[in-house]
Amino acid sequence: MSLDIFKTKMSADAASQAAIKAFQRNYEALVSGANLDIREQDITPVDALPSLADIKETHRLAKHPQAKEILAATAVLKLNGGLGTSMGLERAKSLLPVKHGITFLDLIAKQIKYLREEVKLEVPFTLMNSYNTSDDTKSYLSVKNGELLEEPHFELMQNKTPKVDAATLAPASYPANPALEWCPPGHGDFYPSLIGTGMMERLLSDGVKYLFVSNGDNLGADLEKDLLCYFATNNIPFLMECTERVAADKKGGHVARNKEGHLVLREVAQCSPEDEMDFMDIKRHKFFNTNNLWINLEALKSLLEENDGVMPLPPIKNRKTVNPRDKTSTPVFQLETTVGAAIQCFPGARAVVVPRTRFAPVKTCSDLFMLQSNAYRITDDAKVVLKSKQVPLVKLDDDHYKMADQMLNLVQCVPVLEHCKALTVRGAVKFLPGVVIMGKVAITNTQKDAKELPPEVYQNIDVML
Ligand code: UPG
Repeated sequence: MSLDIFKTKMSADAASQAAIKAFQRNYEALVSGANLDIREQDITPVDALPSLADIKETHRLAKHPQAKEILAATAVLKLNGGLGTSMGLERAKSLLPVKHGITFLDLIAKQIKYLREEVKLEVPFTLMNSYNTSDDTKSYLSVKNGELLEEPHFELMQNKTPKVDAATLAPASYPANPALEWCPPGHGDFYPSLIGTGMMERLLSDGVKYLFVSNGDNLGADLEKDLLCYFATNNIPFLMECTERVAADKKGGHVARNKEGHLVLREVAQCSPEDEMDFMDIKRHKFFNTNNLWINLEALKSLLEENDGVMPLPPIKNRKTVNPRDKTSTPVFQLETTVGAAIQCFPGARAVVVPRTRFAPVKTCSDLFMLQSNAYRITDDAKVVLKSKQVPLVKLDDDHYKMADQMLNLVQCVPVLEHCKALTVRGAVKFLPGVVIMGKVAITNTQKDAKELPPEVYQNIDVML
């Protein structure tokens, strides 16, 4: 039976029992033939959530008698296992420059140092890396932040999972490059990695109970102390920070309620084609998952004990080719899970709505372009926060700006976007210093060769080059 072949393949590769069990769960769902999507008919929208503003009124950590104990039981983890393949990257996305050559990783390191000085505690810090990101990340950090590498909890190493041949459901085979028979199993692999590496037990025995997890590409996600107070003092097992969804929020997931009234997360990859309109309707599904998550490790441990050591996460089936660069190579399924989907597993899980300052995601080159502009600023504590009143809706032409190197080539200097509502670029347009975009602007170059946009102020205008 194929499952045994997978298990043998994973064991031969020294996979942990936790990784094998997680794969088994996903694989069994795949072969069952069940529809793995979360259908619109099975969920109802969430209309309101408690807000961080209200929570800050009632849960001031600074005023809480147990503030020190709560902080001393808290750790921070950044997800850093993804490559940013949608931006054409073959290195960790966190190595991209955010502003003036400063990378995501530089800012993440600065944030944790700032936090430690502020609370006068050595808050444990962990990066979850995958085999794709570990070496580059460590060698980059070793230059300016080498001391972080020496820390006991510094790295949580993700698992590898076998790709599944889409036709036979057997392990995919690719003798030309056997490394391509494997892939990282998504950030839901956080759970089996935490168990399989023994890190959950180590953190618990070091007195850590509250873990704050966020995306490496979200520099708005600092440790919000009052939210920590709310999470800890209400003994919440799992808490998700959501933000009011804007038109730019496409790649990711929204919260909803299932038929039992429990909170669930629906990712775009779990949406059937028939439900796409509803998924994209930001007035209907208005709360977007920031992936800023608070996890009570004791509650996690109990949940795992009840479930034979496996998080009952909904599997996602990703269709790819075994060699992602060769579209004629064997079609495969990559089985993945997401860390936020655990909201449906914890009785008593909650979600809160947080301001946009806590969410500055980079999924596309348009996002990076925005972040590099003056619509965002870097704060003294190394957070990147929105400076404008609204998130500018930037749409760069995928034919010329999809890959990070293409974008960095054409954009010598990101325009001033502080008062920009929407910018659409069609064709290859070169941006030099001195361009200011205000209101809604579209720029089109119909020629094959890239054209420079003259350095001027453009306000509510369609420009043809
Ligand atoms: N990552 C890993 N390991 C993996 C895959 C990804 O560590 O195997 C990391 C990645 O480096 C990044 C983070 O996880 O820091 C998020 O991954 P990414 O692909 O950028 O985000 P999505 O998976 O598309 O979306 C997540 C949530 C979604 C939420 C969105 C907010 O699943 O619900 O809306 O983040 O940006």
